[in-house]
Amino acid sequence: MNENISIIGVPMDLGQCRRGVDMGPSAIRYAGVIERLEQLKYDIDDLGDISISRPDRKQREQKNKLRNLPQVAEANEELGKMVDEEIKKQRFPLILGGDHSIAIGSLAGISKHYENLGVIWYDAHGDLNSDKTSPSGNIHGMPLAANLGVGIERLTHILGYSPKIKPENVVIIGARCLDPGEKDYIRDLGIKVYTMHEIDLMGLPKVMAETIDYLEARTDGLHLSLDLDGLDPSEAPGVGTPVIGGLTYRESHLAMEMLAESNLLTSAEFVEVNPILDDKNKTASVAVGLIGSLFGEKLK
Ligand code: HAR
Ligand code: MN
Ligand code: MN
Ligand code: MN
Repeated sequence: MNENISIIGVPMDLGQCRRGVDMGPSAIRYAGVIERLEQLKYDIDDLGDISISRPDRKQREQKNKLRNLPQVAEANEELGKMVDEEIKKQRFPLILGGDHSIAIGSLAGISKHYENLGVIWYDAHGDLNSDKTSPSGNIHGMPLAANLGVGIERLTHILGYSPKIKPENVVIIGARCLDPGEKDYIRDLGIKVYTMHEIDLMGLPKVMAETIDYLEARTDGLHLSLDLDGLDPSEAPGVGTPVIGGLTYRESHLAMEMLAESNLLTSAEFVEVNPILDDKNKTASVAVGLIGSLFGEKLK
C-alpha cells in the first residue's frame, strides 16, 4: 500500500435531507483516524475540509427533482480537482464524508488516472438512481449512476469527462434496499451485486475473495466507497438512512483486512457518518476501526 495518505474532509449534507452528516469528517477525526494511521507509520497529510456553499432559503424551498444541484455539483468539482492533485503527488486519497453524493467528485479525480478503475460499493443501497428514477430527489441516491454516465450532465460530467467507470468494473456489496429502477438497471447492465441474500448464503469471506479475484483480473486501480449504512444499524446507528439486516462490524473488519492483504487498493472514502443520529460517536469509531484494518493493522 502507498505509504503516503492525504485526508480530505467533505462536510456535505446537501445530497439528502437530514442535517448532521456534514459533521461526519469532524467526528471521524475526533475518533482518532490520524493517530491510528500514524501508529501504522503512514505519512499523513490532512488537507482539512473543503468548503461547501449553502443554498439560500428560497433555493431550499424550490421543488426540484435534484435537491441542491448547484451546490452539490460545485463541491464535487472542487473535490475532484483536489483528489486529482493528490494522486499526481503519488499520495493515496482518503476521503471522509459527508453524504454519499461526494463519490461523484472523488471518482472524477481518481478515474482520470486509470484506464479500468475498479470500484467496491459497500452499501445498503445501490445509489443507481438518476433524476428520472429517483424516488426522493436526493443526490446521495445517485452517485454510482452518475459515475457510470447515467443522469444529468451537470453530475455525469464533473471535471469534463464521462463515464468515470465501466459497469463491469463495479461490485456492490451489502445491498438490501434497491429501488425498482435500480434493479432494472443492475439487470440490464449486468452489474455484479452481492446482496445480503448472497452474503448470508455464501458468507462474507467467500464474497470478498470472489470480489478481489474478479477485480484483480480486470482493473488497474481499486477504489473502496464505503457507506456506513452498509453495516447493520445496531453497530453503526449514526447514519441517515439505516436499513436493518446489514453487515456486522466483524464481517466488515474482515472485509477490510482481506482488502489490505490484496494490496490492490489505490483510494477510499468513508461516507454517511451522522454524529447527530449516533450513539456517543460509535459510528465514527467503527469507521476508524475499519480504516485501521483497511490500512493493514493486522499486517504491520
Ligand atoms: N434509493 C433511495 C433514494 O434514491 C435512498 C438512497 C439512500 N441513501 C443512501 N445512499 N444513504 O446509500 O433516495
Ligand atoms: Mn450510499
Ligand atoms: Mn446507503
Ligand atoms: Mn483483526
